[in-house]
Amino acid sequence: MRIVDARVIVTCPGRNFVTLKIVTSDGVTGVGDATLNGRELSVASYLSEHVVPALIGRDPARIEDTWQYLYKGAYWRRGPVTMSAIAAVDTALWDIKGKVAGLPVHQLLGGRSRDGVTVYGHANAVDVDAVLSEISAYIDLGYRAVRVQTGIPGLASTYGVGKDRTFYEPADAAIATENTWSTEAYLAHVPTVFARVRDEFGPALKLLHDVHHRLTPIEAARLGRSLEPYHLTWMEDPVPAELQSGFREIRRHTTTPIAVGEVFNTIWDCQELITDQLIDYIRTTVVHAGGLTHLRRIFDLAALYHVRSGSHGATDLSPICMSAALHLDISIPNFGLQEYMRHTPETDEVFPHGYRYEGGYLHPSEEPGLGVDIDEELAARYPYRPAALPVNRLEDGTMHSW
Ligand code: GCO
Ligand code: MG
Repeated sequence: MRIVDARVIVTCPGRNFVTLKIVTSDGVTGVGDATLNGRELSVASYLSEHVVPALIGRDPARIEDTWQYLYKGAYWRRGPVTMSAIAAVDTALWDIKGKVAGLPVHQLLGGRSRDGVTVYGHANAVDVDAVLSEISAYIDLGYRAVRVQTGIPGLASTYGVGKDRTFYEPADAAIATENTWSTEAYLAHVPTVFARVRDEFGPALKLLHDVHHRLTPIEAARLGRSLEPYHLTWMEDPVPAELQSGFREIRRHTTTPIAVGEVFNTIWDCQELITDQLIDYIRTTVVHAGGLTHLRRIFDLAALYHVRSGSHGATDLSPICMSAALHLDISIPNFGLQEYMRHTPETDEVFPHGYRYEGGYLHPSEEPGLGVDIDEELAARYPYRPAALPVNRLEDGTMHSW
């Protein structure tokens, strides 16, 4: 069997997605997500200009060899564009392997290690009263874990609080919108939110909070310490993580667990964080970290150091990425939590999928392969629309991490 075709499909059913569909000489197809929010066309072009021509004629069964070919063969290593393109190929080849074997991908990865994949939902609101009712709504749906984000008094808008109550979408304008940030206002407000939330919902509910790379290590240490009475499951992306040793400073001061990794694209971005036990959850994803092959390598390393998985699962990761993530989540020994943000009905229609939510868990599809596809005709009805993520400035106008 050989690869005879590979199509790059860009579609915008409410938001942009890039998909690779590989076709074999036996007529078997496989799909992979290649979406990089705000930079979609760069991955689409990397795939169609540089990867697709090299795929034609290759044996689709050679997943590891193809991964190494694309990684080592580019000479220029790592980076989100390259690694998302590699991820798309890798994911599609696992899909094909499963279909050829007649098995769901989690069976190829060793089979189930648990009954379901625990997911966390997103309670976002401008103020604390409103966020309490959002949390109740998630509890009513069966969620055991909820991420909590609120507006910050004195700031017009902030990360994590969407305009739409059901569907959160930060990439909302062709040219990036600008937010304003105050670390002091934030650090003063967040502990008061979690005090109310714990008081209202008691000790059992798992609570998470995303800092979105906005603090310095010592500020993150202060936040972690101030949140200790409310025992969060994790404090996410407390600081930008290029400087891995910076996490030592946070660790020295707080027992609040740390999750990081949604912008990482290889094992080298988290090697020191993991082996020095500076984090508790690694949040790398299938689409941005080189596909199932590389993500499993990261999670295996993490398992040796008591670090559990917590894969990113925002709406800019397509249902193909979610399908693939669930096969890995259900099979690895060190699964922690899976993020789950619901897609819009238009997106769900373009990507028919077999995974399902029930009582706080997602269940991967039992169909052969990944159990997800793209409806190419429908996808063609939603042309690409430029959409950028916001940028962020301090009150004096200085650029800050968004
Ligand atoms: C999360 C994230 C996202 C990102 C988004 C960027 O934890 O879900 O921080 O919402 O901001 O994926 O494209
Ligand atoms: Mg995040």
